[in-house]
Amino acid sequence: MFSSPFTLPIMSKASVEDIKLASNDLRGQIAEQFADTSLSHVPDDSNILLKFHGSYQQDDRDQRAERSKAKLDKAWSFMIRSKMPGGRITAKQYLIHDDLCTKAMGNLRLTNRQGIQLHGVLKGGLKEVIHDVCHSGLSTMGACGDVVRNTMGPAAPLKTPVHADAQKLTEEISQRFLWRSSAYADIWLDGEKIDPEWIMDPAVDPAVRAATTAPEGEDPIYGKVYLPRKFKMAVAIQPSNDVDLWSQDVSFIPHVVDGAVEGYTITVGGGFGMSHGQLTTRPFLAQPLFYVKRAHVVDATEAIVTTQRDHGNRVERKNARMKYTVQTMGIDAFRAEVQRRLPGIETFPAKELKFDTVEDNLGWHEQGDGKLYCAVYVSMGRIADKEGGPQYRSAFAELARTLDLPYIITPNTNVIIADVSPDQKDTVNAILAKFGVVHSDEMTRARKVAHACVALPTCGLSLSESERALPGIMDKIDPVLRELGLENEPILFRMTGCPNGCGRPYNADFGFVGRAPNKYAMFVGGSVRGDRLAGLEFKSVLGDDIPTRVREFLEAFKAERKNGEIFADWFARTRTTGEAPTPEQFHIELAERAAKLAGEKVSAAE
Ligand code: SRM
Ligand code: SF4
Repeated sequence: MFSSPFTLPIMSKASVEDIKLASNDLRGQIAEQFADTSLSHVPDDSNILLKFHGSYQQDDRDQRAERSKAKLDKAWSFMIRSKMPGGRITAKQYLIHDDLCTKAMGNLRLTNRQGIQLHGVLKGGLKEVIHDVCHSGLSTMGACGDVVRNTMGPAAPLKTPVHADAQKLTEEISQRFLWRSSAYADIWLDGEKIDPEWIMDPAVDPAVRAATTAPEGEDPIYGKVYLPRKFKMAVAIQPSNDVDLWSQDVSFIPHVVDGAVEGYTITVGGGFGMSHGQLTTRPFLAQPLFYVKRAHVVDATEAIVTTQRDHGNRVERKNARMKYTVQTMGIDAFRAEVQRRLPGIETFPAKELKFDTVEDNLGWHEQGDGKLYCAVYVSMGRIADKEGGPQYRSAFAELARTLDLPYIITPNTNVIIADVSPDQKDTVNAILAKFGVVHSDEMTRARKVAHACVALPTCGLSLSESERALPGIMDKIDPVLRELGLENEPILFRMTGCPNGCGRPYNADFGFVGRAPNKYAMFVGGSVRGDRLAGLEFKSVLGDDIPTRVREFLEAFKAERKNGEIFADWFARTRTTGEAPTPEQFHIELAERAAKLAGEKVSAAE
């Protein structure tokens, strides 16, 4: 076993590794505890196992203080996450989710990994919700937990051979890495195995079915203890980096020869979670691993996943992601280990890569087959009917019912309405307008791509507001952008309620990372291309002061930019950023960051 220099003492209470090992193929006591109506919630070990089934136990944090004062139990509920490779979902599947959310908080949250979350599902209702998601032909298996998560793919439904192959690859990966145990069917479907009759998307059928009917015994890829940590993958087609490939554990970039995909360059070791002040944790961007012919891509992926399975840190979960394995082994030793697991398969040097932006191409576009697609901006990915605002939920439900067109959830949490024939365009526009869902043409370019993670009131880890805070902050930044004539500039703003980095703030031009109520660490200097890490500029800024801090940078950019360079290029030319991809640089970076955190640049807010 490879030992990590970041290894810290073994956790005293039952570790997640122990819980997985003793879980009887991810069963634990989940079935019994959900059947027991006297329990308002499940214990921590079940919550850990529940994640593999696609759900998290949460409580309404808006009610916490009041309920605690009244000596009431927390307001427990469950978040459930559906997976869909590449964000593809049929109108019928979407409508089933729309219907299910009436049994929860009455809204849907699109995720920035192209999935859908329902919040506020009560304990007694979770089984029915999972049952209905499965009957729609989708699944929640492996949406969370120490396994391969929803595989991301390019959102734009362009009808080219390379786009078709990219989507096929997301589905192949998704199928290969589903965990195999009938526990899922036993617990949520009363042992009824997933039936092909339920499946509306034949591409997803065979593996989900095979996984739920798998004979008991050791999982061929995951074994008894699964992976050390979550594992994330994405396929990206140049020049669009909508999937944010450098932030992923593994990414795949197709190389086209004579109009067909010859193979894929594979990158490894990206990942964003960190802890404030814990300098052995930090975000990393992915590095090129190798290029491999198309026929071998999924096998090569399995070799990468099993390398992480066997060499990842199983003692300290904070250092268990593959980014730390890659950093501690070094990319060359990591590559050699993956190659050793691929006997007879030739790998080649990674191809040169060039990406321009993580943004979605919003609005109407041609698909290339005579049909159109429309990418609709959804503020923070929250599909709700907002009083006095856009009625996203009604709009997307009516569109699905009226036109039965497939949707694609984008990595920027927007919705693409795909396969629209030209004669349906007016109907789409009319339905969107009827519910106040406006096209994004009038928005600043920064607003179109700004994203915040969920945070309060559902996320148990949030230290500050995020989804509920960023729109108001952008309301103050937009006029500054317009005043400075920067309304059409690609500038990436991202926010999270804690340093776990769900909103991918660490490669944004501006990343605001929650530390405490209304206090944020401010990172600056990533790139809208997603290929550079931002550096910590201010340890703590009040939410209300963010627009002023941002203005200072925007004014300097306007004054100093040369030849129309974008914000990211101006920053790179005139300032330093905090990227440190090698282990040696990592340690230097840690020391520098320690000095910085010690107060070199503490904002006036503190
Ligand atoms: Fe995340 C945990 C929400 C994408 C890094 N994430 C959570 C939990 C489940 C909180 C928890 O563990 O109790 C959040 C649920 C909040 C809620 O109430 O809904 C949560 N993460 C989200 C979503 C919904 C944010 C969004 O704005 O869309 C995204 C769901 C994606 C999906 O469909 O699977 C989401 N999370 C991400 C990303 C971005 C990505 O995957 O591209 C990251 C950073 C990239 C990475 O993983 O390195 C991310 N989430 C984390 C982490 C830190 C992981 C780490 O390596 O340290 C945690 C905490 C953990 O795992 O212990 C976390
Ligand atoms: Fe929750 Fe933190 Fe993720 Fe935001 S970044 S959703 S606060 S875990």
